[in-house]
Amino acid sequence: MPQQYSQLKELDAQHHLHPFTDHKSLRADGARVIVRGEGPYIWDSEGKRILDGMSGLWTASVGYGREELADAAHAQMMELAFYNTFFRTTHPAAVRLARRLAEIAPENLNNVFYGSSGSESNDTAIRLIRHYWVLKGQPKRRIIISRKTAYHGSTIAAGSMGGMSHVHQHSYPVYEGFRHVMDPYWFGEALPGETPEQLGLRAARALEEEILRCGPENVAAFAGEPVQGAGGVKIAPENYWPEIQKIVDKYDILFLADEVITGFGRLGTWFGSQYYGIKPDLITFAKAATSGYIPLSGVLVGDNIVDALMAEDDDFNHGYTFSGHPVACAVALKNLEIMERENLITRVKTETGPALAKLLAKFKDHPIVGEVRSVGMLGAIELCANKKTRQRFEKPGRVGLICRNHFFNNGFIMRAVFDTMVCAPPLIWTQEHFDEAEAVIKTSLDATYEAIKSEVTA
Ligand code: PXG
Repeated sequence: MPQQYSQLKELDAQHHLHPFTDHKSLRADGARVIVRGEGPYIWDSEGKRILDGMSGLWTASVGYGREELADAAHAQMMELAFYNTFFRTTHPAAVRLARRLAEIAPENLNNVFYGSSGSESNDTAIRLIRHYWVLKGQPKRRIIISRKTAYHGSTIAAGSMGGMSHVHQHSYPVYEGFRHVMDPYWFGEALPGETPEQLGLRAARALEEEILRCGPENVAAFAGEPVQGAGGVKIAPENYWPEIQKIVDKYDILFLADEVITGFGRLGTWFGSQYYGIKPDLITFAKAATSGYIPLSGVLVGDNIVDALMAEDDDFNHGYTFSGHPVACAVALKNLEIMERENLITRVKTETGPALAKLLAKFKDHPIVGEVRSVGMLGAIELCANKKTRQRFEKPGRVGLICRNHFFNNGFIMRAVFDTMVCAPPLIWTQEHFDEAEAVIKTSLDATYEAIKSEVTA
């Protein structure tokens, strides 16, 4: 390991508390030190080159090391490094980005409220939703319904809106006014003999049943990711979103699409809502807005909500110091320009998305693969003990971890969500990267199979 990095693992263990981490075991093992990125690759402190199939964390869509993005940040820092957007001030980058977002967003979303993280944006959305109903004279409408393995962030409100019990565990008691219904997840949730369509309908009905249980007059909104990312790239059956849209329309509740992962081209459209033809009243975004070069997030707010805000003579008492940070907005503008100039979103539809689907399909007959699925540049490989019955391995996550370690040791990153291997490659992948991934996936799945062969029953 080069000298300049040799002490870093130890210092990290002494001084750095990481997100979502077992600190005792991290301190025993030491963190992996990532030191550089270029295009679709990252390098660790041992000099190992790794193909990053996760875009950092669903984020670095245009790849690493883009000089143009660094130049945009530098120029903005020299011109106006910071000014706030409180007290009736604004600045050019925040305005230009707001305008650009209104152009690419679904047509009823023409305003943005900025933040710096997905969690913040979801907190903003929760406040806007509840404030909207107060303004509409229906203050009892406070309940927000989302899904059981939704991830909406890690602040107390966004963590409560998310459904993951291990996130709730550390913010107990969960903030009031959230309910969670089943995921539209055929591989994991289907009853014996149930088709994806039947499951899609059952999962959509779970929303309607929950609305009725709460009393429609108490329900403010439904929140969902067009594709559940951190939950395991759960892609809903085709009939699910049309059914959900019917239900939110029928009960006149607001619809929040959390597009922190599906925003900015990942499904081959600017937003996942456009891919599925759904009509949210709010869209939250973060991550790929800047390809992760600098933090920026926001809520795209529907005209109905903006009209309600405009009709009152009071402040909406909410905002962040860094709402509309000029440097972040300048980088986002350049990032969106790159996506457009390099046709990255069209390429997801015509080239990279189909290439990912083709790559994953090559592994569907592997003895430990129960299902492969993808939409755009989001993909998943389900590992299981019995392909026919979809029976899982014992101790969820154990085999996923073995597989993830093989991927990493072979120079490729895919994430393990328990025993679901997920990927979200940078949108700049070309055939050479798909080929490289294919070779690693093959070797790694074979090595994983060797390690747990005795547990495989079909
Ligand atoms: N919504 C969604 C859909 C997300 O995926 C957030 C909100 C919160 O964003 P911030 O910027 O506050 O982290 C996310 C974040 C994982 C993983 O393990 C996924 C996320 C964050 C950390 C880990 O896949 N997504």
